[in-house]
Amino acid sequence: MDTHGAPQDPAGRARQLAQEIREHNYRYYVLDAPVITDQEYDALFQELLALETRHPELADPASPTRTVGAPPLDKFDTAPHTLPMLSLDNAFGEADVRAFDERVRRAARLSGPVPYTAEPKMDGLAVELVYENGRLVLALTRGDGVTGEVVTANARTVRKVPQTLHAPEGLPLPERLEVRGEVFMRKPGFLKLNRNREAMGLPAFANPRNAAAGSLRQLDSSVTAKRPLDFFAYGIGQASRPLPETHSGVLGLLSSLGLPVNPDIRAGIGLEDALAYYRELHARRQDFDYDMDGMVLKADSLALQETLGTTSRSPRWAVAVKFEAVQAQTRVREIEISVGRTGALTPVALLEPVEVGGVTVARATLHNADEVRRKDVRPGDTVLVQRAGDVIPEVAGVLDPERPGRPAPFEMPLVCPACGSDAARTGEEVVLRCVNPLCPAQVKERIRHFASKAALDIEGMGDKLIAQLVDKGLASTPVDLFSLTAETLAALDRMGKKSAQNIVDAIDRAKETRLARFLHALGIRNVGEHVAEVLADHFKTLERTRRATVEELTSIYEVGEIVAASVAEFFASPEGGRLVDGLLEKGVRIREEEKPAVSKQGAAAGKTFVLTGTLPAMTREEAAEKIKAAGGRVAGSVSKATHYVVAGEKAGSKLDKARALGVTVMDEAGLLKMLEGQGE
Ligand code: JCF
Repeated sequence: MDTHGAPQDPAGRARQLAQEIREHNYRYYVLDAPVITDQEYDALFQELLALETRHPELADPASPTRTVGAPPLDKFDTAPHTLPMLSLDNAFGEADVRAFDERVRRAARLSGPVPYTAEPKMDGLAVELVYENGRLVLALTRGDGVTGEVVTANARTVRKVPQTLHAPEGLPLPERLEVRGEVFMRKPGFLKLNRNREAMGLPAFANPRNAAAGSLRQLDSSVTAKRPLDFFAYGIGQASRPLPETHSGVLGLLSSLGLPVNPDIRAGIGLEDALAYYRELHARRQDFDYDMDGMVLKADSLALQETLGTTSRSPRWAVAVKFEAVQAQTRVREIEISVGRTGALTPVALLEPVEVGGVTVARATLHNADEVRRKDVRPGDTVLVQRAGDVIPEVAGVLDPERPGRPAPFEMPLVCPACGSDAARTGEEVVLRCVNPLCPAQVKERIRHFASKAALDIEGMGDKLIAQLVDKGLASTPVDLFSLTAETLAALDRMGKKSAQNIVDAIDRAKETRLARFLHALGIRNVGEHVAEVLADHFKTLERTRRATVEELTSIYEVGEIVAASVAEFFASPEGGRLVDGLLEKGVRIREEEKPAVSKQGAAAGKTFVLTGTLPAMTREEAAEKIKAAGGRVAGSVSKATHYVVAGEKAGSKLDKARALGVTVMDEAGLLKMLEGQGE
């Protein structure tokens, strides 16, 4: 597979990467037979992430960077996870861990240390075990994070997976407890298994992880039973009883319920101890009888975890610190200052292009003035560049700080390089910002963001066109785009009549949009695509979003104080008001939400439905929409986790299975009655 190929346009490269990653996901998660190493996979993944970050217009909601794993294999029954089973963001090396800690402390508004829990990162496969009144009723693989494969019978054969929970003295067992953990294989058992397979002429497993995954995902559980599988619990999904206040408390609770918890977890330690533990694990990894591919670091406080929330892919309160950092050596040509849409001045090292883990790197962010000072990077320096788990490549350190003739330490400019206005710090922020809201560099970035794929998605509105529009005084806010005519555009460089008309048409098409896209397009600080979706889901209309108070905003699950303040501030500001009103005056219209939001109080809240057969008055899709609007979930196949099966004409095996499992069966009329709140 060509990952080092000739330079390509970013869109083409992103498509190619996405396709390759999907293929590798399939091989890894579904077939348990990867063809590249984890490091090679990480390099592809990070390259795509970096591309999407640099070119937000490429961001595709179906990108493998937005999802976890691969869809479940259809030979297994599937069932939904009550709460999404997320994966972890990667950090490569200590600098990334410190950056993670910074983000956590900033979000927590803590200047003091944050207690963390550090644990070896098991290299196995994630599973969820559902216990009802202490009995194991369901085991699911992670699947794509939303829907998992039902592997209950197989999980029951793993000796370390308790069939029943142990009741701690004086405490009733929780009605429902979803335990999450890793099924893995220890090295001695793995070697013995492979020796036996080879003796029988069967192909050996490439590594313990594949052996564990291949063993748990067996259609015949008697095969699983013969495999030396092991299990460690590391967290919980949904639980029916109040929880301890910390993650380490949760681990203690799991342990007291009889679930195996890794004894090598360090709980409630500070960042420095966690980093020391990381070095220790790295050095001693061969002394462990299981494979680990790094260390998992989690903010210990569950309240803090809640404040930090998650992205669609991973929690913001945890990070996987991987062992291998991909690094390369190169030279800094110069340090450039880029201006973002909020005026933030970011120093960027322009590098002699170098390959880092299969990706050519020519720029590396230096983040901010503090970071430049800490690393003391200067033009002409020879530096070590590493691919961070976070987003973009970064400078890890300077290799020749003593060289003669080295220029003076780099200083951030006191004025904006684009417009010459003052650059200033506000409050406790470390970033310098250009104070001029009309700064052409800021204006360009705001328009670029507004028109980008994840925002209003104006086709053909590229960087060069935006630069011309701003420089020629044709646009100073996104509102101005809607006054452009084909004649004005046709007069620009490299613009024919036809393409001018195409752009006017594209702008016109963008006028009809969804609330989430509209909110994202506004460029409110701290409101990315995901938060915009959360806000749209909650408020439903622009008017309600505009009027929301900080209290109402913070009451939304996943919206913390920082985001709430940004949103309220934006709508209260004259510029924010002008932008929104201006867009509405130009005819921008917000369409009804495509997907009805999930209601937590609806008649079907918390219930899982399976639809089968032909319904008399509506399609299955319509029925599914109604169920989701009432807070329910729709799964593809029947299992013990199914609450109701809605059966129409010619219902087949799903109906048989529902009867066999004793799942309640209803017809369309019964469903409608229930959704109206008159049913069960
Ligand atoms: O050991 C692991 N592979 C592991 C994976 C450990 C954890 O504590 C995890 C994880 C994936 C997600 N925690 C989360 C939240």
